[in-house]
Amino acid sequence: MSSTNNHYLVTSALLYANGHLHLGHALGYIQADIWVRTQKILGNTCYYICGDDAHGTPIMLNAKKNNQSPEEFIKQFYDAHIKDFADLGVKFDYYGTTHSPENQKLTEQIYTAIKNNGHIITKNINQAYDPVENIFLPDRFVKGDCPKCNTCDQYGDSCEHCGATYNPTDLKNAKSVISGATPIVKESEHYFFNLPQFTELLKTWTIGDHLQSEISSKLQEWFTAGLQPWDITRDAPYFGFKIPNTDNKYFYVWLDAPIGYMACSKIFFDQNNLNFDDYWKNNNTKLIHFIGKDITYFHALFWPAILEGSGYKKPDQIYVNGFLTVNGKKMSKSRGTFILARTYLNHLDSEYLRYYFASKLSNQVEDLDLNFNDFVLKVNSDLIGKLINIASRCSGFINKQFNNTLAKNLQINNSNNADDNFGNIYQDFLNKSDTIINHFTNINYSLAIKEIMALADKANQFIDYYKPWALIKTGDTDTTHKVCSMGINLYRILISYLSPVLPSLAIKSSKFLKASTDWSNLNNPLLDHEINTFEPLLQRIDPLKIENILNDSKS
Ligand code: 2FM
Ligand code: ZN
Repeated sequence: MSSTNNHYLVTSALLYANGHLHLGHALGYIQADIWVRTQKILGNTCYYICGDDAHGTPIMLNAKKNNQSPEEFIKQFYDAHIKDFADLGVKFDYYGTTHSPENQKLTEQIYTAIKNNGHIITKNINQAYDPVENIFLPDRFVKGDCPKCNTCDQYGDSCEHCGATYNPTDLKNAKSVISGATPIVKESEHYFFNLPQFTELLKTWTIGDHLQSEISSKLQEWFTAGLQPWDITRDAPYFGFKIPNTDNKYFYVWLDAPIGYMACSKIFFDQNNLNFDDYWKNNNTKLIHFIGKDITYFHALFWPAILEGSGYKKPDQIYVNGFLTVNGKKMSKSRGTFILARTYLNHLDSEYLRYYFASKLSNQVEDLDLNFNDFVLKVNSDLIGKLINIASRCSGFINKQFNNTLAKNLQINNSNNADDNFGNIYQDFLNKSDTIINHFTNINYSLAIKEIMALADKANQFIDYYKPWALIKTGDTDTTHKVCSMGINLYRILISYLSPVLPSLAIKSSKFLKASTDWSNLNNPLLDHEINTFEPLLQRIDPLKIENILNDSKS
């Protein structure tokens, strides 16, 4: 494995400070975390930055409902998110929030830059307004009858029955979701980011190498429809940043949210004496965003245009992941499949979930199904039945017969290299390193896992071939020692390869082996080396735990 030194700044979509992390969220963060861990192991400089997305009307109203200030409200979720991420093994270099002075300053700077560069237009617009609560109503806060098919109780933006899209002011019998009052129509002046000015630039950028091909194709539909100016204003009351030189206008949450990527990185860079512009203005470093498919429009159109319009570099890569389904269906509260990360973690270790996701993730924008039967079978068979089995089969002999010490050399004298597959097994395992690294780097984790599990099968075949349990009875302690020592060394390679996916198992294994499991140390097998007594490193999943997770998710 050759070491490289690329510089990456990686982000995952900022989580709303309005609810807890669920398994659908976990998928995207785990995907990015595995990538970042891979880069760090390879010796690249890679910073993983994220934070809470703390602004907007829903957060303001939910805080009010809870009799809390928005600041108190978002703090609770921030604390819970930090804990959930830690227990999922998702390791950020910095986790912040968009509600920070740094973000306010950057948002104002970027706004001023796009304004001075002629990218802001103003328009008076009519919006639904709640005359009781004195608040402009976002589309989803107005409900009424569809103007097209008359289906009642439809949101202000689209009809779930006939699919029509419209403005909230078009709904019949409209009611404010907040007070139940009939909304009135009120005019106010809004600022728009002039996105159409960036059409040509975005057309070129979106067919460059920055997006998965299915995303590029999807975006062409937006160009065909024509880009529209983007409203970046919200009227008071609003929880967010005030627009300078206005009395009652705030930046729309979706403007300051991606700027939050910059602000969180700025705090991290300042704390670590690193240069912000090296990552936001310099093309020698790579800026990579991991997002879910529902927010592609914001990241692949608005965001590059905002960055371009304010003098920053555009993202180098945006990786879009699909949604998570559970047992083949959309996550659902009534089926008990809307599972919070904490509910899962109350019953099971995150390593199982990380492994399962990795075994199914590719770089396509496909939905991923968490099928619990498959989950239990795959984890128990691969991780316990194949992987841990190698260590447990071999360590007993090393611990009991050989004073916890591995053999001085691994050359098996009576091996007939011509008719067994195992003459060069250690080197064969090492030779797979580049293929596996490439799969991880290209986000084809499922292919990496396949390669690694094929090696695990081979390690087990090797042990089965020599049968140390029978060998020891023949008195051939030398071969028994070498076979088991080789088994332990192969286990070490496998754990190294899996370490981006299973960081906590890698740490436990490293303690068991009394040796590093870094990729860069694999060239030299452990010889005449003392290991610890084996203790089960991972338990089988008891299917009862799944029932408990589903039951807890129903309540
Ligand atoms: O869709 C969401 O969950 C948003 N909170 C994502 C924001 S990503 C970035 F732009 F901040
Ligand atoms: Zn309708």
